[in-house]
Amino acid sequence: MAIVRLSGPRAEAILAQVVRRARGEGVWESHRLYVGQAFSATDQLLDEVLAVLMKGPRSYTREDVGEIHCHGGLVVPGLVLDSCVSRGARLATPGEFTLRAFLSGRIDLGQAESVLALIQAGSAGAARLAAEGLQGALSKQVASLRKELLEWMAFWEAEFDFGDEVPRMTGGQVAGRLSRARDALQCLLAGALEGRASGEGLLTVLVGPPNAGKSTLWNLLLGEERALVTAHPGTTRDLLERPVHFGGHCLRLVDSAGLRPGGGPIERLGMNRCRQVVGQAEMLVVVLDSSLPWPRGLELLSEASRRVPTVVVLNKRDLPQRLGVRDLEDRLHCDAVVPTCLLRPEEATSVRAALLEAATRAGAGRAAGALSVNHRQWQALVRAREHLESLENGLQEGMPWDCLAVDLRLAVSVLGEITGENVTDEVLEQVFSTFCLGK
Ligand SMILES: Nc1nc2c(ncn2[C@@H]2O[C@H](COP(=O)(O)OP(=O)(O)O)[C@@H](O)[C@H]2O)c(=O)[nH]1
Ligand SMILES: [Mg+2]
Repeated sequence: MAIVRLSGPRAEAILAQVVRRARGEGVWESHRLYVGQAFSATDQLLDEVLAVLMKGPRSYTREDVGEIHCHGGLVVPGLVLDSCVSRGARLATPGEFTLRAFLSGRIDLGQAESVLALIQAGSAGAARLAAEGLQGALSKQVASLRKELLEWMAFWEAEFDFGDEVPRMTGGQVAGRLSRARDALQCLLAGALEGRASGEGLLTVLVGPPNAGKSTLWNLLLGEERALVTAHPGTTRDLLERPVHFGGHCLRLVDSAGLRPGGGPIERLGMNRCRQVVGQAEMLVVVLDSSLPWPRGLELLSEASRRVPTVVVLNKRDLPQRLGVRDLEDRLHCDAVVPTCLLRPEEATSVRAALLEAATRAGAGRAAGALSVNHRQWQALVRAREHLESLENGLQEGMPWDCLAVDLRLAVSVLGEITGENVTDEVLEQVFSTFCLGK
């Protein structure tokens, strides 16, 4: 079967022109399924159909919605569609029904994106999370955190505008609010990480200096000889990405060009790609050659490793050692360090275990369950955390409250991007353009 769907003020009129009901003239009752026949604009019989009118606001878009359930295949639905169009309807753009549901306030942007996640779900687990997202699992948590921050902002703005007339927030109250907000956000990020690990897959990037064994590890984790491995530094230049599944988790595993100062023009292009993907990574695996001293060129990993779970692999344990756990302090934030020799394939097991733990660790023992979160939403959560961290630093440095309020406002606005309170038309267009037609 195929469904031709109409939405808008003329849905009922067009439906009534295209479909002649088998029994009963007169008004179309809302939410009642009728048997009928669909006709073309030139009054040719097209199909025997079922048709329903759903009067707004009790419909997907909150507008009047008409549906014609006709026989499937390539021709009949097209003819029914043509008949609707010749009577004044126009073709919907990708995701337009869901966009209308969002614009009418029936669902928020987070829920709208869950519709897409549901359609695109690659596993039963991902589908379950997306269905929960459609019920507002992510949106509700984000909205309640955003509300807390808005309340806080209102306090500060009142102090700013009315000075002594309103009671000041004490340092203790501010610290309390901040720690509550940070816990809530941490919970969200943990749930998001877990959700991405069980759904679409965590973007996991293998990085490090050239020749450390990144491609060897990538091949081992994938269980196939896919990336080129040579003793020649600078062999890997492009990003290679493959999904791997283990322990109920999915990782989108990326092998990248080694980072080092200098390098030829092609190698430098590869390193640029690597830096970009490190910026988007949701988990990092830093592979180091422990037979060499700390390499140059890894500066960006210091910040990145604080942002996302990071597993450090100290490879080449078979050779005389010149790099140990202590050398990592101050340079990387490590969630786990795994000394290994990847020439022995069985050693991949310990790396795999560390990756699994790092992927689940963030979520362990917390109240929040896994959440269906897409890349856009993930990035917004990470930015919200950055603003709260910057707020915390400002507090410690004793910055004036009107300066701190800037970070607070930014955190509120970034969270609003998830639920759709603060989105530009450009973002909306981007979100809905990835929908298929008719959704
Ligand atoms: N001695 C030793 N050599 C290794 C080990 N792991 C990888 N290699 C070798 O190191 C070289 C570089 O490996 P590769 O995976 O291409 O490194 P990448 O540049 O980081 O991708 C290859 O010749 C590997 O065979 C190890 O544990 N010990
Ligand atoms: Mg390589």
